[in-house]
Amino acid sequence: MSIQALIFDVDGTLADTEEAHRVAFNLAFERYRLGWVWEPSEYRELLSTTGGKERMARYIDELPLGAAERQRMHMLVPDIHAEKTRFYSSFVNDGAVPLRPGVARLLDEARSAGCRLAIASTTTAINIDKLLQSTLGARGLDLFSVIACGDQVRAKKPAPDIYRLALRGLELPAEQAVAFEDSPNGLRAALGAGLWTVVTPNFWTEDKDFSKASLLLPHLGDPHQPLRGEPGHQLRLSAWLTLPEIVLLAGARWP
Ligand code: XBP
Ligand code: MG
Repeated sequence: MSIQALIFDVDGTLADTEEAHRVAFNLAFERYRLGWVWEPSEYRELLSTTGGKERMARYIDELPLGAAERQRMHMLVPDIHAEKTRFYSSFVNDGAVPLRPGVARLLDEARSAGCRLAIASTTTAINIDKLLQSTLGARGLDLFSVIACGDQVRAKKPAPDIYRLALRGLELPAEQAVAFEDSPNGLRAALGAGLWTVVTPNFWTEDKDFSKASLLLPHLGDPHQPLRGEPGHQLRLSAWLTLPEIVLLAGARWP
């Protein structure tokens, strides 16, 4: 079987977005005078909960609050999250969140070869729209045949639901697509959907266990930022991950 589509996670994979999310959360907390500040070390831990609203709900559950105050805080989560999304959108609009190395190149390569593109993300549709338009231009959204994201599924990553939704939208079996992820939850979600999965960790996830990844690279690389020790260590064709390499490595798994 051939590879017909590449399915990308967004946060941490297409772009290193989590510092912008973290700052946006803290500005929203300040706006609501909550006295909460998520420092990088705490945010790294909180990232094990996917979804900003779910992340805040978990944080509230871990605070020493009385039942009534805890309930009141939970009721505020959607409004705080909307405020956070406004802050995050402004950072992205200002170009503060560039694509990671090799992403634009591989997207272009795939499109030129007739390989479709899709997204499977936990973040909101508006965050994805803003990021794709600010990094890929007004037609950034049009590059993707399917955008599966946010609250379209009840069970977020590490559940496989969002990847299964993307595959249904593509009308493809998992064997004909490849997933790109950056986190343990994302890897579990993609593998759970039966996808061959490339993992490119980042500052927030580099210390995590990715032993089950189909291919683990520091980033996708490109001619201007070749991957040290490649080709040879894991890649056979170039010092950056290309579509032919993906087909060779992912395609080779079938009898
Ligand atoms: C990563 C997430 C998101 C972001 C914050 O999503 O878990 O929750 O951290 O965005 P991805 P929201 O699957 O793209 O890695 O506040 O919009 O959830
Ligand atoms: Mg991610």
